[in-house]
Amino acid sequence: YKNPNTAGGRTAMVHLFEWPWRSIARECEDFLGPHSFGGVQISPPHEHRILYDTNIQRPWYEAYQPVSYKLVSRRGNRAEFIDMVQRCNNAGVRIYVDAVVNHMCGGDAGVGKGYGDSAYDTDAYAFAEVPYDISHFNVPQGYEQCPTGGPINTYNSAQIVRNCNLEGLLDLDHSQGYVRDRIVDYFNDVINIGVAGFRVDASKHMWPDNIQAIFDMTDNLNTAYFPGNTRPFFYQEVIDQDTGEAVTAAEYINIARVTDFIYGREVSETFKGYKSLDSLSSFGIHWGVKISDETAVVFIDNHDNQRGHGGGGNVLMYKNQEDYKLAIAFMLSWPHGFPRIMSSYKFDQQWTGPPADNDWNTEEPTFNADGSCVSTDSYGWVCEHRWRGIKNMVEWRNQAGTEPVQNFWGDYSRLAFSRGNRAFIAIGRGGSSINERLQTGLPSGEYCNMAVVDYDSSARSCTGHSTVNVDSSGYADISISGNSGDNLLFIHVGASK
Ligand code: ARE
Ligand code: CA
Repeated sequence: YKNPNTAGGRTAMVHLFEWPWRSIARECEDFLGPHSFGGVQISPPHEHRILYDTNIQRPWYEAYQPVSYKLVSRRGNRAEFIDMVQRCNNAGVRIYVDAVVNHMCGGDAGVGKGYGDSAYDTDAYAFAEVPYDISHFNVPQGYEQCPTGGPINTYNSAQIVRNCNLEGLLDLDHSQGYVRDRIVDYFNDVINIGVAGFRVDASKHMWPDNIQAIFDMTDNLNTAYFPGNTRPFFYQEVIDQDTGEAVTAAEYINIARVTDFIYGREVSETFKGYKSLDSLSSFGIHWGVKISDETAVVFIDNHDNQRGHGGGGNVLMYKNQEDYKLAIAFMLSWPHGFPRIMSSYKFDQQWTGPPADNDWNTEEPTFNADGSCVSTDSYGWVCEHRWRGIKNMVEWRNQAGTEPVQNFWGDYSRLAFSRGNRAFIAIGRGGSSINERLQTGLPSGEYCNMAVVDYDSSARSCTGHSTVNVDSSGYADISISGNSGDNLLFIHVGASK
């Protein structure tokens, strides 16, 4: 379950948070495929509650309140979902589903209908379309099942964390074969459509044995796109920041991959200047990061902690533009974990939903001539994955492959290294310039500095003037000013003149 099942050695994914399916299909064809992205984490595709009140209006987080497993959501219907999966797979880009199966919607929902018209009654714990009834939930089974009688009010008890309601969301009992079967039916439905894997939301709130049993019942991936007997990719959302809670990531690492929340915090703090950049030379499992290379999904920020919750705090995000770009570039350069790039929309309130018209129809992203997404100072899609320093680092990581870190050089605010003889990167933070003759590890040649130019592979030329000349012994003059826009330099064997 730990293999991301990417096509052709691709090594990174992007979370297109709240993007509609039709926009993702187009992005796979026009951008992600051509730029060698491995996959997309999509927002939850299942039917969800519709949240509306005059203050919060249509918050993004209604997506995390399932009403049924029908494929109809604010982001698109079943036909659009199928079309997206097909078109992305055909572009060599995998789809990973954000699966919300720990719970159904909040107990505050009452009686109503979900986005796809399916009825619910949370007082009766009834979800007609699945169907679930009161016997399938933990809290109604009494204090022996959920000792608080309702909410998760502490993270010091595994039983409370796993059998009580997270944020008031009605908690399913996964020890029951019936409940497992309904979830497996949902997983198999999207597997048969052609998805490659799943982010398993709130895995911390599910017992590892139950998770294992559910994963083991899933079908192999669709042979229209994947080799026979390919297992789905699973990555479990477990927030473990070493704070002594009862539930730890270690309980999940033998099952499938796990999201590492220490990684992004440590890299963010380093790029904010709390630690020296050259201390990153030993970054990884020996540095305090808890989850090993082949088990971690790594990221700088996610849709929760960029809003300051869900284990949030000290992470960089799009609002810290330059330091953030460098942190993402470092993540993509470093051989640890399967990296996920966050692609956001601008927000001021933590509940603000995606860019939308007056009827809450999500707006499709549109693009400027330079490929960036159209937005104003406070509104619109950010599209971090289209920033040149980020999109070209995805290709850099693919080119670096499994080569080790070599030729590490650095000090408090600067670093440079190669990945074997295939790729080289240099970073100068906070105005720290680099003017050094450094060993790049690369064969001699004239390479395009992909941090500031693009590469035209058919003409074998840079679409700008920034190049690096590597001599026959691998040395080159490396020069950046360290100021915004000129704080990053990277070259690889796939882009030379
Ligand atoms: C919303 C309202 C609630 C309301 C509820 C029901 O905010 O007030 O009671 O609806 O009506 C997201 C939002 C929630 C939202 C929910 C449902 O973040 O605010 O509730 O959707 O709409 C814990 C979990 C972790 C979880 C985070 C947020 O362990 O799994 O909390 N993250 C995932 C998703 C979220 C999503 C959910 C789970 C629910 O990524 O986007 O919630 O599906 C410490 C602990 C962490 C803990 C953290 C809480 O750091 O170590 O484990 O994370 O505190 O901040
Ligand atoms: Ca639970």
